Amino acid sequence: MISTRILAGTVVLACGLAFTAVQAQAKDTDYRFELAGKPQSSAGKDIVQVRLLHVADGKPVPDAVIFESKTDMGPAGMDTMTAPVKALPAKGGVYRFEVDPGMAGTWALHLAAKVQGEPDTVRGTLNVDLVK
Ligand SMILES: [Cu+2]
Repeated sequence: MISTRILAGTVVLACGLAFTAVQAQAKDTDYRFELAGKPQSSAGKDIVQVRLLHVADGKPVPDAVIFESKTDMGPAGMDTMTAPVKALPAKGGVYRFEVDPGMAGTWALHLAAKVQGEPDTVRGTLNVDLVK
């Protein structure tokens, strides 16, 4: 969806600015996380689906190892409100995370990944609207 892409792009941009001072990481412009469709909700939990794109050629990176996934309600002014995130098996290059949000609203999903052949950690944050 176009609105989702714009939102994700904005978040990546904001994230890039935030990480400018940290030179040890991969350039945030090399890779970009984006939402793969809307989160799917069932039984009070949300499945968030994410792609990792190599920006230079726009190709998805299907074999990254996402070793960190955290979420908080920072986008809604509640930085200290967190929720459990469980990584599910990736499907067809789409990384999936089950979030059990304490409340509905806009959550930030923070991801850190290792990409084959890329020495530095790739980090990104996506804003995602979750329902309870
Ligand atoms: Cu909250």
